[in-house]
Amino acid sequence: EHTQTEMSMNVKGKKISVLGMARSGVADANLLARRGAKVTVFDARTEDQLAEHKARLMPGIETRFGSIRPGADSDLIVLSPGIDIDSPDLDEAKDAGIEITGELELAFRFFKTPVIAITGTNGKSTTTQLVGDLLREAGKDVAVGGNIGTPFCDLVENPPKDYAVIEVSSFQMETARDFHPKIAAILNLTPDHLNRHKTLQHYAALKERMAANQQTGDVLVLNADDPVVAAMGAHSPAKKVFFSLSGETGDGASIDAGMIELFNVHTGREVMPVSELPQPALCQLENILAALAIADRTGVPTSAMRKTLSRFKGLEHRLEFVRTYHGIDFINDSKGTNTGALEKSLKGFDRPVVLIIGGQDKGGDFQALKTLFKQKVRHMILIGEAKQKIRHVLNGSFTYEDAGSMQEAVSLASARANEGDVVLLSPGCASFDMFRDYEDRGRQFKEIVNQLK
Ligand code: UMA
Repeated sequence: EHTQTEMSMNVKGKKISVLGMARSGVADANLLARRGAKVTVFDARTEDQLAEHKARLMPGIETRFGSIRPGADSDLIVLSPGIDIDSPDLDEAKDAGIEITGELELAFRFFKTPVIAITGTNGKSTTTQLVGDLLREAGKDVAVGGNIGTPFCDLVENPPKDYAVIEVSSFQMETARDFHPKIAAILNLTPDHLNRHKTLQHYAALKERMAANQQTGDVLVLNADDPVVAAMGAHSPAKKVFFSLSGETGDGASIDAGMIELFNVHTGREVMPVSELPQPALCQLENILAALAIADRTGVPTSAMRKTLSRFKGLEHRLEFVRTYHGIDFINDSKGTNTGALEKSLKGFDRPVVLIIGGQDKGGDFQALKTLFKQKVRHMILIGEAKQKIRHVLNGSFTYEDAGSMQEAVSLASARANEGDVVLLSPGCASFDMFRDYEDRGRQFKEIVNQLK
């Protein structure tokens, strides 16, 4: 049994350094301050830059700007996910043997409701949101949070009765220790964040760590079509449940002759035909199967599944339909910030694609996408710092042009596309070379597309 009450008493009077003063850090600090800890929040940015976040801190919380080097007299250090556990700013604290944790772990230690946790390189947010919707439709009291935006720590004060559905990133897993979801799902694994995690092996190990504390009676949901993921949890006592686009899986979710099916201990049920799903659901089938496999294990009835799926809209910046203009569909997939996401998105199209690609390179393997580009892409528009690298990979075997701005990218793309084509913004890169973040990039794209005339 977890000693959550013990933990909550433990922080009283303790000196705790929270590193990072944005969404995660503010939630950590407030949670700890409410429980009587003496909290100081550190951030490398200036007080001016952080005014909005600072205003949300509870009275009595101290702040330090311009550095994230915590005092060596801290009893505990809590990292925001954006801060690397290997940061040299932590060297002194490590030498002093101070415990370093993160938001996911902190929230979990105070949390009393069962947790459903979802991780993977791509599709996490869509799946997390959908699981929340499915469970709510079935009358369950749930809250959705984590990497998706609402910090897990913010759910601690008013926990839902039945489940918290938490999107978990590899960053958050770096500091996980006792974190123990009743149901854990690992969606897929392709190279991402390797500038921080260094090797794919280490990145995979962080994802797999989600299942490390699971016990008999818990559930681990895995992608049967992804060989690395399918083999995860080999030594876990949890019940393994699979989802697959390409065939039957045993226990879990799959599609057979156009019918979405669930199997649970030899009992099968038909959920609904793929053909009855709304348009935005069709490029999200894998995430939908994962969500159904999870929902199945919490007792969601078929009727609630059908109802939820028939109004499926998906999320902003994830294969989001923007507009049809002169017979060309414009799709915003700005959240596709790695080559794995780009690959998944492209595979979903059965029409020629004019692709807007590029940005700040995250070490993605564009070479590996060459065959897929040949099959799917009519023309490419290259943007951002990664231009050179992508051009090198294309090596004259594709038609492409450079664009210096989103405006130019959209007008070139719409000029090159034919009726019936798709113009897809799925950059396979981070956004920070040209935009504030991927949301800014996606919104600029949509605005420009909506003004085409
Ligand atoms: N900071 C420093 N020094 C550093 C790094 C950061 O001082 O070395 C400071 C920054 O100046 C900034 C703060 O730390 O003020 C930012 O912290 P953060 O990067 O952890 O961002 P938050 O706003 O706290 O948001 C975090 C998650 N961010 C990251 O993992 C990078 C959010 O995920 C999450 O929604 C939020 O907590 C609530 O849990 C976003 C994300 O991009 C969506 N996630 C990555 C992804 O999905 O690919 C993993």
